Amino acid sequence: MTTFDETILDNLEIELPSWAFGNSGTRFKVFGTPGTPRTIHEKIADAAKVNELTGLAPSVALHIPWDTVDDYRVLGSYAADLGVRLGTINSNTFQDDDYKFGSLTHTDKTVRQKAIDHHLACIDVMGQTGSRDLKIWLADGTNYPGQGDIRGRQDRLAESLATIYQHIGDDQRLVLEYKFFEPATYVTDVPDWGTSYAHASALGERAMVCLDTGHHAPGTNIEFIVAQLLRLGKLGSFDFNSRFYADDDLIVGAADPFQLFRILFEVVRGGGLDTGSPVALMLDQCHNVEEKIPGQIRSVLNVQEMTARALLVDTDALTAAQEAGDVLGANAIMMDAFYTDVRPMLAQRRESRGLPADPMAAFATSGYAERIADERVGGTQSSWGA
Ligand code: LRH
Ligand code: MN
Ligand code: MN
Repeated sequence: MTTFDETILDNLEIELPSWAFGNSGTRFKVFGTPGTPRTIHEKIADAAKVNELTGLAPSVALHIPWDTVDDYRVLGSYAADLGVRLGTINSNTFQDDDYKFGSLTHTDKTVRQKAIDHHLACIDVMGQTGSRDLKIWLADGTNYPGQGDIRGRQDRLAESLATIYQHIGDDQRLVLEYKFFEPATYVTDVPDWGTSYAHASALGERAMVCLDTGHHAPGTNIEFIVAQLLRLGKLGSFDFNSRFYADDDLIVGAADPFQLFRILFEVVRGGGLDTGSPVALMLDQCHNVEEKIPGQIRSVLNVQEMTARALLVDTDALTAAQEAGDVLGANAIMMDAFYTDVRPMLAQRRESRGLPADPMAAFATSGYAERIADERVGGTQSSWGA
């Protein structure tokens, strides 16, 4: 077997979303689980457990206002004591009545200003947490032809983003996430990578694109987008998850492991995992019916496994086959790497680094799930959106 690029695997870091530890569901029912966190502190503790057992997840993303606290510096030290740090700050302009017809794109200047101010407050939080990234995903859009002026909405969006960007510090970044539908059903104001790229480019160097793997039309060649954004130097981050139908937010690599492999191959090919690369890897998932902490453990392991497989591609042989017009030979090189079971090798690597060979089994026997179920009684379990 070809050997791993140890540096890339050693440096692999996948940020966990605080909201993955809360209860979530469909619009039909949210099922509760014993031990579900009631506070951001408990979510961070669960995330720290994932990191402790995998060594892969040293940071936790916050969503504001879901994870609002009085003092973010104190929260940062609490996280540090548990061995993790606070990461990306996600803004939220999708749960307020004022934003019914848009936030940064709204025709009413007062509403736009309110949305801008929310982002400035998020930047303030970043100053306290030491976070690098402000991630913006907008629910802005329209449902019916004629409901809004498509062009005017883009102009207002550009203006609002420019105002926010002025406040982004030298060591900070604005990452703009796109999604082709939902909740808007006709026009989404940031529907695709091209729109996100156009706005990020207009803003400047510290504005980048966030690619959420669940935010594309079925059949979209996501690895092409990855290759193109890396080529353009604008791939800022990933929100990893997987989907069968829509924005399902399932465990990354669960629905289509081969797609995850192809994406990670392009990330590696484009230098996205090299030391100093601007590409941040994050999960953006919900666990509706499965256990949440093991769900997050499984997810980071899936990313690690597919990264290892992507690193196994014999790129010299691949280039030779491509240049010789050897279609099937080239394809076989990709498939050989994809079909290689890297799990025993990764288990060995973990053990040699003082981690459990099997983090899923280690969690199951750790007693942590039982302990939090006993301890976390009273109060309100947190749920997606709170
Ligand atoms: C939107 C999205 C975005 C939000 C998160 C909760 O679908 O992917 O990243 O912040 O879900
Ligand atoms: Mn997302
Ligand atoms: Mn999403």
